[in-house]
Amino acid sequence: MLIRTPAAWEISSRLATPESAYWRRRDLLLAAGLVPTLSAAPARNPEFRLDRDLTPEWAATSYNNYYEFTTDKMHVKDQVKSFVPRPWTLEVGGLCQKPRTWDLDELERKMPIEERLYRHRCVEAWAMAVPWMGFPLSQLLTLAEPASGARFVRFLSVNRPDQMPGIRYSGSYDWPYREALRLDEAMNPLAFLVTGLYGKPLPAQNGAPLRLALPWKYGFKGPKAIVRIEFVAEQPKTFWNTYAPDEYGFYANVNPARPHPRWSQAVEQLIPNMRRVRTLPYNGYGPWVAGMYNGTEI
Ligand SMILES: Nc1nc2c(c(=O)[nH]1)N[C@H]1C(S)=C(S)[C@@H](COP(=O)(O)O)O[C@H]1N2
Ligand SMILES: [Mo]
Repeated sequence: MLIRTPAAWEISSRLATPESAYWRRRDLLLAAGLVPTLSAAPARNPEFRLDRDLTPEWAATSYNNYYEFTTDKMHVKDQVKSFVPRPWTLEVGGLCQKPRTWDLDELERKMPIEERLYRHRCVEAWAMAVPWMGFPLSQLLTLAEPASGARFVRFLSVNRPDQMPGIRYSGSYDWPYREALRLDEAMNPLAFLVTGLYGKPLPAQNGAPLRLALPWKYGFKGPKAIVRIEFVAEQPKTFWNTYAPDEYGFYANVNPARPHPRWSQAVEQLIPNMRRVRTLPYNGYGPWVAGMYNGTEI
């Protein structure tokens, strides 16, 4: 079978209809007061176009990976009922001149919120295309004024066994969920801190109230429910890389030529219809990110 691989910047002719229908529907619901209103609808960043349809909202919010709640992807949404995403504080610290504890509401008011359509590729070979809302991670990091010794940035997810049944009932994982990036990766314009999706505040199952989206990496590199961001000198230990280093590399850039030890990464399946699509190097984001790598990163 020959699968045509469109360039990252090509717009799919099939995208126009569902997208405009989506916005029309949202406008109607907004007018009727049925959608939690954001102070202003965020502007869509036209730089980020998709080669596939947007994943339907119901699918992106009901098929989730979030081990703090359950390993059953279809039921994360049913396990998040007691999770409290507000008020929320985010600490930014470590090797920087201006460490600060942010109230998330204040941070969101300060940052220019935009919408980006990003492909989203799990290491398990399922994929989506999601309209995230948020702001570039670089904007927050710049405010902190990283010190010269800062070479990596690490992220901690919240650790609330009382609100997260998966933490209570899973013995073998080392909570909290942790991730990290090299400083240049964290400063790349694609690295995006997410506060909403489909024009609404982020649902708990998708990582409320703050998660990271790194569209050129496998999904596990994007932690949910972030409470701390820290500049550090050495490459930190991360959750999946520590648990199974042969299966989950530190860099984890999407790479169709490098199979997972237990499955191929050459093809992905689109949620929810499981249509098979050829995977692109860096998930199609090479023009933005390939220059940061020499090809040996795993
Ligand atoms: N804290 C935390 N963050 C996490 C995870 C998790 O289990 N816990 N799963 C990761 C994985 S493997 C993926 S694919 C994405 C899934 O995000 P989604 O449910 O919004 O699609 O979240 C990532 N972030
Ligand atoms: Mo994943």
